[in-house]
Amino acid sequence: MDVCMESPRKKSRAAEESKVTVILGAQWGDEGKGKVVDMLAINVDVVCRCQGGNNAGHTVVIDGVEYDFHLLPSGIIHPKCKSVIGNGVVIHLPGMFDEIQKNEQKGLTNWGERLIISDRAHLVFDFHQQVDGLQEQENDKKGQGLGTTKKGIGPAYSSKATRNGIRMGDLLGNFATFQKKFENLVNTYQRMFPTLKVDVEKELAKYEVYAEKVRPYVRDTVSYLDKAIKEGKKILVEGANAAMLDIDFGTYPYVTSSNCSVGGVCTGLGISPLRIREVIGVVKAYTTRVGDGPFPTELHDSIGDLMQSRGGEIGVTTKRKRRCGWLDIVLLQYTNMINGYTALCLTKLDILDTLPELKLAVAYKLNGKKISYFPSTAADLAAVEVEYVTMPGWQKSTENVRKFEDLPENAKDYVNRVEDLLKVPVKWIGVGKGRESIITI
Ligand code: 2SA
Ligand code: GDP
Ligand code: MG
Repeated sequence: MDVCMESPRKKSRAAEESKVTVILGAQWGDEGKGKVVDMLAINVDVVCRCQGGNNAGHTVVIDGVEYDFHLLPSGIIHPKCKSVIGNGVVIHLPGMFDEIQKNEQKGLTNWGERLIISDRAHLVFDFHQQVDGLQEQENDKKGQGLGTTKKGIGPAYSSKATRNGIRMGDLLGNFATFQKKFENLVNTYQRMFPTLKVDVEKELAKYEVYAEKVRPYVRDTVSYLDKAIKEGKKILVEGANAAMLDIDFGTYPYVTSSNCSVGGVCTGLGISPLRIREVIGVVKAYTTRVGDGPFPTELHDSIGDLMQSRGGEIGVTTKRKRRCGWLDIVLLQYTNMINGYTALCLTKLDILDTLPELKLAVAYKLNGKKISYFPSTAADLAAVEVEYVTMPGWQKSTENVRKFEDLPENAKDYVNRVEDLLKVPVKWIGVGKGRESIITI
């Protein structure tokens, strides 16, 4: 009888015992996830990417040196930390090795001892990137461009969904079988895009070399992570892109092609939801978006310009200017419903230092009526009327502040208001780019 009683009890303790912490973008991306991962990775054994590809751009600044990561988990810098690229990620191998080389030049060392790549991860080929460009070109002509990063993310995930995609394990298996799959995939795309040119022989020769280059890092990451969790290792999951770019919950079709909200952690790594203990939402103190699509609190005035220039709001991957606007609480309440944040990190508060007053979006109206849900269509979201509350600014530098008590009163009020409206504790506040520029509450 004891045995029967013990097993379900043990099972229910799984969530408490597990040490998986998830970091997710709570808006449209570029909230500063890279910096938060770097900060938390100090006490962690494994950092994992679970979705997206090298469309992401995560910045980490250490002693004035700026590292940008696209496919590599931002934890790769930490010498004691393993870095896992999970099955849900789509990998462009030339891009990944370029990224490694660039970061080596900045001081990244011994990455090979720490990098682990899933054998189930799908490959992004150059022709996926060409197709991404061709699709954008066609959509632009119809005024329906999405503003993708042209990194081949949409086409690679669509190959995965149509089940003729090619996985890391295929590349490392029998090369003749890989060759057949590759040719089949190229043919499929050439039927859809007759102008698509692919030098199949050259590509295959390239991939024969990549297969050997990547082989040492590829393994089954599901059992690797399961073992690590059972051994009590601390695991950090680095979400890429953000909730509003999620293929299901974002502003469809102006989204990326993966689940960037909490569900993507389970499917992209093979981790049970019961093992997730903390979900940290990274929230920029204002809102930005890069690429097309509705953005209710967008500012087309000097305040938006100031946020863009003071915030250095330029895409890390594409160098496009990011659109800027007020902090949108309605949007954050929606992404909190989906992700269930246990804590927030409010970044870039310092960028608001010079503003005389600030606005927070607290309600949406559609056709003159307040709505109690987040619109599902881009047309409805583009049509909402936003209700704001206005708060006084602090007009003092917060850059060198390291304790919450030392923030100007109006800055404290701004943070407290966000916390009250979302009912989630703000645990960290970002006041600069560097690793040290953070207030822990
Ligand atoms: P894609 O390329 O198919 O994923 O594009 C679809 C939409 O997703 C947006 N997207 C992003 N938004 C914010 N940041 C991203 N990473 C880079 C950065 C972006 C850059 O860190 O700055 O450099 O432009 C990212 N990746 C994808 C994209 O803009 C489309 O709206
Ligand atoms: P991610 O995609 O969420 O990792 O964010 P990005 O790296 O694309 O963009 C965030 C930018 O803001 C980077 O240039 C960071 O160095 C910078 N950043 C992050 N946190 C802060 C902060 O608290 N203050 C300031 N001024 N910059 C920050
Ligand atoms: Mg980014």
